[in-house]
Amino acid sequence: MTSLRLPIDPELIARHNASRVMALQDDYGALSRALERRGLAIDAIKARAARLELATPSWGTGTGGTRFARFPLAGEPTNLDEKLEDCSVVHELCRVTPRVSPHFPWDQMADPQAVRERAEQLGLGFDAVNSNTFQDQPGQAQSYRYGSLTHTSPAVREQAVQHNIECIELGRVLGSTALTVWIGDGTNFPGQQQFSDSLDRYLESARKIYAAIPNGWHMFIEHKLYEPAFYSSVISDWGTNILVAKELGDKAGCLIDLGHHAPSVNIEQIVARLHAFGKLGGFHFNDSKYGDDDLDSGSINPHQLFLVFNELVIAEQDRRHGFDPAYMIDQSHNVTDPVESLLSSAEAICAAFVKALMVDRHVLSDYQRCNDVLMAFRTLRDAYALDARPIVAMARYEAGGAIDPIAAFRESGWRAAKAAVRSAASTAAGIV
Ligand code: RM4
Ligand code: MN
Ligand code: MN
Repeated sequence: MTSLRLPIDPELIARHNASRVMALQDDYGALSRALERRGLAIDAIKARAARLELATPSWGTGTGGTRFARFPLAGEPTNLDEKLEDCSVVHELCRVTPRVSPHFPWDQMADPQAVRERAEQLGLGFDAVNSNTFQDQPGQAQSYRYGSLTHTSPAVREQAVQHNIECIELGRVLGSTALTVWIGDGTNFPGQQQFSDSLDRYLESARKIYAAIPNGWHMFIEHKLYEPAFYSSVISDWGTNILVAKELGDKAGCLIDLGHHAPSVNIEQIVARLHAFGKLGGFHFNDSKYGDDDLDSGSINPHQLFLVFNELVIAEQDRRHGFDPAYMIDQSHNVTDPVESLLSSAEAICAAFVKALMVDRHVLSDYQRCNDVLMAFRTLRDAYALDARPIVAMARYEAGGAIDPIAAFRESGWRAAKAAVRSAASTAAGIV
């Protein structure tokens, strides 16, 4: 057994909580009475909320950037060990992010077993491994300039397939149980490629990867409307995604990144559709205003996040095909401290879930049955309007986290202390 070495002093968290616990109990009591009037038991909701788990993206711990610039923060992580440390800080304070999702080859690992042990020391495990065939790496034999898994050249496709298989091998050592495949393949000009030939090549490559997926693992396929390909993407939407996932087999599931759809697309309905066919693999949470903005979850459209969780709560009550989606945060933190953004996002995601749990399902289905449209709507909206924070904070407090995680993070002086010992991050622009 590796002994735990958590980065934030538990005494600091205890002191932080001591000055806030009475106010929290007060707020929790008030919400408990409001729920009781609706016939709902707060402790059952809190117990369900306490089981929610979100993975953190290793790449989200550093300051992100746009294709114009990146403005790194003093003390931000510049290597995997430091990224793990920051993920550990996030989990220690919020208690809902016990696993890290690594991205290869960004997270280079000479000794994955040692990395696994180091993570265990920090109280962390590993979530889905992510492959990267959307950019070239130094010394790479073949270029992904014109695509990877769908490239016209068999040699490029083979290189991309092998990279995914290497990711699976690393994931096995780390204790992951899923591979997430997102490709940037597509076209920038009409006529550049034939849509159906590209998809055929994708399927041929994806089948080879799928054949290497171990038993008990999942292969998550992530669709994205556009970017970096600006005319067409090969895996552009949930329709293509579910067809591919069905072609591949039971271990394949669709991954919904909230930022990967056209504006105003009804994502919550996509959740229901994928669930209906047993293909809801998981989520990448983030928020957006215009495109794949990768903003903090719930910062722009918390109502959409609530409606997504509303579908997930419905799905949980109507489990089909072993419903067990994987939840991960996938964001780019450009102007905030990434630890604070991750804490704030975890809070927003938990709050959306709790609001969905506070929907009075019996009342709602009665109104739906008799087509009382306005009252059905108001039943849903009533839960959305309730303040979920006391439940989220109480669950976190009871799990040993901080009642106000961002305040506790600031009290710890973590970033300033790290600025004194970590080396400076590069200002190179580009993808996160
Ligand atoms: C993509 C997609 C992938 C993520 C990369 C960094 O847009 O969301 O999940 O790995 O960005
Ligand atoms: Mn994503
Ligand atoms: Mn994305």
